[in-house]
Amino acid sequence: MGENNNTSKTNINWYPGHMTKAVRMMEENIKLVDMVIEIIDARAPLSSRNPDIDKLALNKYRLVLMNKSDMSDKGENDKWIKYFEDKGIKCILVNSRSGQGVKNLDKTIKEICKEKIERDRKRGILKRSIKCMIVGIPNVGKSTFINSLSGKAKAATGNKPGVTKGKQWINVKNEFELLDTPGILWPKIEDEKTGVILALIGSVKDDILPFEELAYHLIGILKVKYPGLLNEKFGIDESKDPHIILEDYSKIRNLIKSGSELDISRGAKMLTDDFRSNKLGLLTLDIIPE
Ligand SMILES: Nc1nc2c(ncn2[C@@H]2O[C@H](COP(=O)(O)OP(=O)(O)O)[C@@H](O)[C@H]2O)c(=O)[nH]1
Ligand SMILES: [Mg+2]
Repeated sequence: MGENNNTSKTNINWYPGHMTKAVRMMEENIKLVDMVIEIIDARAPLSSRNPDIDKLALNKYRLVLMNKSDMSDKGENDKWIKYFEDKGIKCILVNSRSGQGVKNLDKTIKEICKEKIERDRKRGILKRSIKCMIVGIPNVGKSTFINSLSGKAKAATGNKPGVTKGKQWINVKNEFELLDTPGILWPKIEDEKTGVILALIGSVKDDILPFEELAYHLIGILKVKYPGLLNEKFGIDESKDPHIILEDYSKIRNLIKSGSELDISRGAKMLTDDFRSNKLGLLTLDIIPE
């Protein structure tokens, strides 16, 4: 615990006290499952992960779901899938809101767990379903995914003999069972940029965010990752300093306070919202490591 050694300038505070309890509960719940399904945000496949999951999910089957893939850069999605698969982790794209990518999950899970299924079969156990647990940082879409997966067929199978008392399991096509309470991972903020990206994708409560700083960072990220975008969308001269760019943006958006002063702070919030609502396009903020 205590991963929040965030000494950066843009200090975003992540660590609500109840996290300790959440982590302890997850450690308990992980013992009950065969497989850990980690949900990440496709717009920030690195920043939205907590790599400590590798320790927490040791000796478990693994699957990574890149959720919100409807909002991310299509061209990058496949590169990220390859990035995870190079690490030996199966990764698939999902959109939990529409259900895209969720439908065939049972096949994927069976494929990943085929050794266990085979082992069970050799012992004459034919009907034991794979037990899975969803984990992820706040707001990646854990609840939406669970709802999408369970749909109308949602069937709690808890409190049956042999099923741990008090736990609710969602039975999916008699192939696997999903624990209905997801594990909440704490975001791992090791550098300023990770904190900024998490704030941009909306993983943290908005009322405590320094939007102006976020906007400057966003502009910086866009200049590197999507050069020409701000120019194309707003006719902004990107060679300028982020502070000037935010001023130009606020001018273009006609954000004037009483008097004739530019309302930079509204501009900052609006630019962030433009990113979040995909008005800047389908973008992925993280950069794939070499
Ligand atoms: N566009 C889009 N939005 C999603 C997707 N999955 C979840 N969301 C939205 O993301 C927000 C957080 O989702 P939620 O399931 O509450 O996240 P949780 O905190 O991980 O349980 C909600 O507004 C969802 O509607 C997705 O695949 N695409
Ligand atoms: Mg939730």
